[in-house]
Amino acid sequence: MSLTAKDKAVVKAFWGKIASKVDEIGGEALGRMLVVYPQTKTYFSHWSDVSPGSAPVKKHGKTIMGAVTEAVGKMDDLTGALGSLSELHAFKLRVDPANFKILAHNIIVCIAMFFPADFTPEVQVSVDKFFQNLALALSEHYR
Ligand code: HNI
Repeated sequence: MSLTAKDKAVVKAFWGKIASKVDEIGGEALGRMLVVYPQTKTYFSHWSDVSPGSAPVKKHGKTIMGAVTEAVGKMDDLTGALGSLSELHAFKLRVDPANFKILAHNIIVCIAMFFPADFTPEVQVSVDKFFQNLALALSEHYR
């Protein structure tokens, strides 16, 4: 479902509110994905430690949310903005695209945990749609 002007405005404003915790949310969400969906650990077998709160998980959580924050600034063309990242995940990392929704789910859970008052149902509608479109854009280069 495409993002309306209202969705984009809501996501942008909300992202501004959570900016101070975005990196921490990324680490927490990645850590949870690896515990709750243990099959995702296979993609990170080269890491020294995949447990929640470990240095690699925290570091990569920051990396992921850096890309998500960049996508928030390019909501008019998510497919274009995430094209190279899609190629990387499809051809080099061979990540099953079903996992994009799984990580998105964990990010949303953590956003709600860290910002319960701000994460109103209205905000959730737009944030959820944003992550659906993000996952779709990342799946673009999978044939
Ligand atoms: Ni993903 C590397 C962003 C979902 C497995 N991932 C990256 C990088 C970014 C990134 C940015 C660094 C690229 C580079 O080095 O230039 N990943 C994202 C985003 C999402 C996502 C924005 C979705 C919200 N990645 C996933 C999922 C998996 C995944 C769901 C597997 C379950 N990503 C990886 C792996 C790497 C990776 C593996 C390489 C990590 C490393 O350090 O080797």
